[in-house]
Amino acid sequence: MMAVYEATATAPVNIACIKYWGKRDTKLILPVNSSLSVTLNQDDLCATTTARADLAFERDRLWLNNKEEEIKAGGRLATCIAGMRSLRREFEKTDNSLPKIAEYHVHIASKNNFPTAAGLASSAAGFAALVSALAQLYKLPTTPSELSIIARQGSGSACRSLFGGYVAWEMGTKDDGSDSRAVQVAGREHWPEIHALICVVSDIKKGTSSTSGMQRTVETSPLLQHRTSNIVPERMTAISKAIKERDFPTFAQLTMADSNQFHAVCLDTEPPIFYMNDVSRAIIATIVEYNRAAVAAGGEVKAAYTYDAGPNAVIYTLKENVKEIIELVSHYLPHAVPFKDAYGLFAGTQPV
Ligand code: 2P0
Repeated sequence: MMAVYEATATAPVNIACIKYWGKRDTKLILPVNSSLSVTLNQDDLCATTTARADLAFERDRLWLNNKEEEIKAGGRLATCIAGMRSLRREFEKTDNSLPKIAEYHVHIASKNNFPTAAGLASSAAGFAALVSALAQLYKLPTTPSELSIIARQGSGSACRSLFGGYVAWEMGTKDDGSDSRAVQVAGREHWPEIHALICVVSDIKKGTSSTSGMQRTVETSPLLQHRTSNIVPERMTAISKAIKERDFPTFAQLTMADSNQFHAVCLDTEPPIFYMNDVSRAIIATIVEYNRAAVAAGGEVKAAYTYDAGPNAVIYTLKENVKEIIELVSHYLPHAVPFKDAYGLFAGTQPV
């Protein structure tokens, strides 16, 4: 009987606290600054990818949510597939008994388990799942950090989805990108009380893609230079420390400050880029007031908002505040109620 070479892998969505925005090398996808994210619960939001290698296949093919996508020569998909194939080739050289499946073409099918209405970038989970599925298909003895170097060349933020929990993408200094990879700062079990509430403000596709928007920022924003040289390095150190010490107020303040600065460099771009809308800003005002009242009552900062390249909010908070925040958003912003049943929980915590 002919052997069947097939594997399936999943990868979750991640939401950055310290934002990646800008490349120093657009082909290798090397960033201008390091970034740090929280990986959401795999069960809630993930991409699932199946890869199969077969001597009978005539070319590599890929289906995304049941629709075939073109694998353009030299494009991001082709680069990731070629990178994984090259690792398999190296592996085959180490052991003559391994079947020579690096020579076979592959068929890849990927699906997201979240509706596009969630307004979440799916490229991070998608490329991480693609690389993981090929790593399993090829039975590679590769670490997630090594795989992250290939996932990064599919979509920068994808490298962070190779790990659960709290993940840093170290920008690296080498020109070949061999040290620009993801590392886990802490596992999800280290601080499982944190929840991420996703508030869908709008599901309309964004006007400026991240890829083109961030390059315009690199080319035109004087503020970006200050951010990458003077702000992000210290924030990376400080937020890693806050995570290790489970210091929520510091984690929250850094997360909000970095979201604000990311949107500030977007505004500093020529022509300016706007991702947040009036509802996004109203959610910020609500969280600011919520934290002010908590501190005024002798407590601490209890919630952090963060926004990516779109108007939807993600609110980080501790489990004990989840119910209160959902009620608050439901009251003031009924159209942006967190998807509390489907999403918003990560790190294996129990549903509210
Ligand atoms: C992040 N974003 O750190 C930031 C915050 C959007 C805002 O990573 O060109 O889709 O594929 O490397 O990874 C979006 O950028 O861009 C992103 P490419 P990607 O999550």
